[in-house]
Amino acid sequence: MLLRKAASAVRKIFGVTAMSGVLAVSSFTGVMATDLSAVDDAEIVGASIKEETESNNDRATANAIAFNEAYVGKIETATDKDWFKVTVPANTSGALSVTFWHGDCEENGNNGRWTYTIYSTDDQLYSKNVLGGKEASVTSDIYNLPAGTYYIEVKAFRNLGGLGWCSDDYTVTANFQSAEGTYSETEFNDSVASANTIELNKAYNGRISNIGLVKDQDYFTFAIDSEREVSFTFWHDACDATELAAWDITLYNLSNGSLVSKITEGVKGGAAATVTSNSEFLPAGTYYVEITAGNVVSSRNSLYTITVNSKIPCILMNRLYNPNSGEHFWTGSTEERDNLVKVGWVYEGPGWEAPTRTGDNVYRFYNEKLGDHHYTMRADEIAALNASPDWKNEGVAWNSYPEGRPVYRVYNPNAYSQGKAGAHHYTMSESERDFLVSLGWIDEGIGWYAAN
Ligand SMILES: [Ca+2]
Ligand SMILES: [Ca+2]
Ligand SMILES: [Ca+2]
Repeated sequence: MLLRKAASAVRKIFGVTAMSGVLAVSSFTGVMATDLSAVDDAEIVGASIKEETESNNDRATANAIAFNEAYVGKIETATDKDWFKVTVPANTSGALSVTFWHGDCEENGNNGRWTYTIYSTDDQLYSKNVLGGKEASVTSDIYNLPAGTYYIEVKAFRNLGGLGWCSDDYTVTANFQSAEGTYSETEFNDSVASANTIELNKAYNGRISNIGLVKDQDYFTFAIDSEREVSFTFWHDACDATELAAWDITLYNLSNGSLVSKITEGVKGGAAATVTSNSEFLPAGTYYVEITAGNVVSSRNSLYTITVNSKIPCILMNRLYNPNSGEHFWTGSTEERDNLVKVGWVYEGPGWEAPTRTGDNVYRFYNEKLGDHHYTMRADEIAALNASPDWKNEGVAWNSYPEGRPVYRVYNPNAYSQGKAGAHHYTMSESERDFLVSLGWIDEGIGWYAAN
């Protein structure tokens, strides 16, 4: 027999607005099924309210329960134990927590309490809570767990005064959100050896979850195959006013153990926040990020994301236009850009990112008669322009990144005959290239490659 108040509480907590099951009324006849106030002793049989099945007194006889559904149980005697189990399927991971609701024990003058504990198959203890007193609902920490079977044990709390238990109904709900389609940590990643391998430039969800008596630590590792400019961005959700949360986020070089950069983020009652480390030029190698709660004993289970930002060391090329001559010009120098704007050039925004510490040389030539610049990395063109008395080699303008993204080159065959400079134009935009080609420009393929 299950009490009405458990059913109504389940509906209150989990938003079930109407009973989809059947009320089998044992003590009353002629009572409207929806008039729960009159059904103090009704047996509830229905799809929306699940019940434990005795005997479930040990791990071997645990009731298999579905995720995200409330199961009603009851500790019948001082030694009754109720075991439940949930299974995260193979090749799946996700965030698991357990919500425990109980009725008002004090109402019946009972000071008994429950203990509910979450374990894994291998007896790893995740969480242990003691509850009693007035009606309450408590949710455990959230754990980002791999596939496997997890157990929930509910029993009377044994205190020094002996055994006291509350025979009111309780409900257990295993909340689970699959990590599929998201980037997320998977426990246990508590050491360098067990670190989660992460992709660069992706935000991974994580939480510092106090796993049993062990303080959670999260490790993430990544490799770079050539020199990169690397930083990390850490975001965390808001924290309650009373709760202290802190994170130490440290990036290490795995090969020599050296610390690359570290941020300590600590808040009490803080809003969500984002912090980003300084950028460092790192050589090819393997690295890892360690996230801990630092020296804070009690750290909140707030969601965080960690992103390792990585790019080829580069400089942003500024694109300028001279409305008098019709020439485009590109420079990595913001000072040169600003000086040109002062004398009448128009700044048209970023052009592309050129690698600064690697890559193939792109040369700049100038033709004084035509008042035009030309940029090329093609060996035959460089040789021809070097041999021409009209063109002056002004040296390396920027670099091309061989595995980078293409910068397209188009040619205006009518420019010089119309008295204009800017016979060649360079753009990463396919639509700009195609538009110019539709106006009569010639598609000359790829001029060079951008870094990122
Ligand atoms: Ca039992
Ligand atoms: Ca964690
Ligand atoms: Ca961990």
